[in-house]
Amino acid sequence: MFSSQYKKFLFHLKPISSDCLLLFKEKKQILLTDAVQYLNRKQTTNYLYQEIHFNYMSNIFQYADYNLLTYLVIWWYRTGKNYNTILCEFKAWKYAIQKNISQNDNTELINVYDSLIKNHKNFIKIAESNINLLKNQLLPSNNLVKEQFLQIILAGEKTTALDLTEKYVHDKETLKDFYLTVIQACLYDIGYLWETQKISVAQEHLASAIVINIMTALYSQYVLGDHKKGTAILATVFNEYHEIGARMSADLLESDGWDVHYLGSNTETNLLLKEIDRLKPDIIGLSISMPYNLANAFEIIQAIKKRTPPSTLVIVGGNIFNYAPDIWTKLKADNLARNAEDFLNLANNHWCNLKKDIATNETAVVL
Ligand code: B12
Repeated sequence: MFSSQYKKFLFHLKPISSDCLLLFKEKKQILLTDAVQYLNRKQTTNYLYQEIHFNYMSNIFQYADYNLLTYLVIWWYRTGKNYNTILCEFKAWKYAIQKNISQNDNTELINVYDSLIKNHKNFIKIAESNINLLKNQLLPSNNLVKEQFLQIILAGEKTTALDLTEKYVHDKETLKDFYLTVIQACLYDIGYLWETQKISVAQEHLASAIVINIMTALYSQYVLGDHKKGTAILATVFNEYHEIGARMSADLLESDGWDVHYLGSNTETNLLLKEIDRLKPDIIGLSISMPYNLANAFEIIQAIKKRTPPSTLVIVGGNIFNYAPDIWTKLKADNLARNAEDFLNLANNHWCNLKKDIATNETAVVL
């Protein structure tokens, strides 16, 4: 959960109206050009970087989630960027909005940027306090295996990592435990260590590559088996490259007897929809970690809902819900799985309900 002490800075902001959001989106190109020009007069900037800023902000405006904005802004300040550059960016966007959207229509947007500019020093203070923003992702833990595994994967020691895994995992229960309390916990720590520049991007990549190899090694031993339950499709949405969480959820479901079709990361929406038409799954699981993929996820969920019966559940999960826990309702998903175990429980409850419905229908036919 996102720590409540950070909420005070932006919580007074009102949601951006749909008309104002539409203007912001329609004017994307000119806003971008003017923001980049403003920044280039003061310092150099990159067009792509400002496009990412636009994508973050338009998603936040769409879902009116200022917890998410607070989390993100503090995250921007901590990820090593020059503080003045961030302040300058806020001013550049304020300038571009004032230049291209009339005063009558721009007040809501300007209020947001004014608050960001006003709180600059507060954001620096929090960023420098070196507190982990997410209460449930604290370092260090008293789980010795996790601490060992973390050091091993950071050092890139593949064989030792596999040895430790083999010692720990010996059935489906220990697989679940290892996934959640060792692998997931280590990867969260790795995110924190990367964000606070204590490890390099290369170390983060190496560690996640080792984790994927280990999961592959565990798959044939503990995941593959008979399919006695329903069908599920899992994927990460288009443009979303964080796939380990979805894969973990897919593995636990499959190890529990579900027929699971895991489509991997950055899934093309058309491909996903075709698979849904072909397999008619009972559950569709979508993973979202990056805030700029929210609108994407919303559109995908709309498209899925149009072609599936109400009995098909769409369940979302992913890192973003750790700091924006209510946003799944705005995406119009049927439920949120906070982790792979939660997903397994939701799926099995759904399976029980489906079986009850079938039994009731069969009794009705006999009568
Ligand atoms: C490994 C990693 C990567 C790898 C991913 C490799 C891979 N093959 O998956 C790579 C290098 C690709 C990557 C890229 C990026 N990353 Co990254 N990454 C991470 C890291 C360290 C671990 C992710 C992970 O696997 N976690 C472990 C899993 C098990 O946890 P989880 O995803 O939360 O999943 C659990 C639940 O959420 C849930 N769940 C998840 N998905 C699903 C799906 C369903 C259907 C269900 C039911 C449940 C469910 O169940 C899971 C198991 O319990 C995180 C740190 C973190 N806190 O997670 C950063 C992190 C997510 N990344 C981050 C960033 C910024 C990026 C990049 C933008 C970096 C860059 N500048 O390029 C890009 C974005 C790429 C993109 N467009 O998606 C930030 C995001 C912050 C933010 N702004 O929101 C984080 C938080 C790091 C940080 N602390 O700053 N990253």
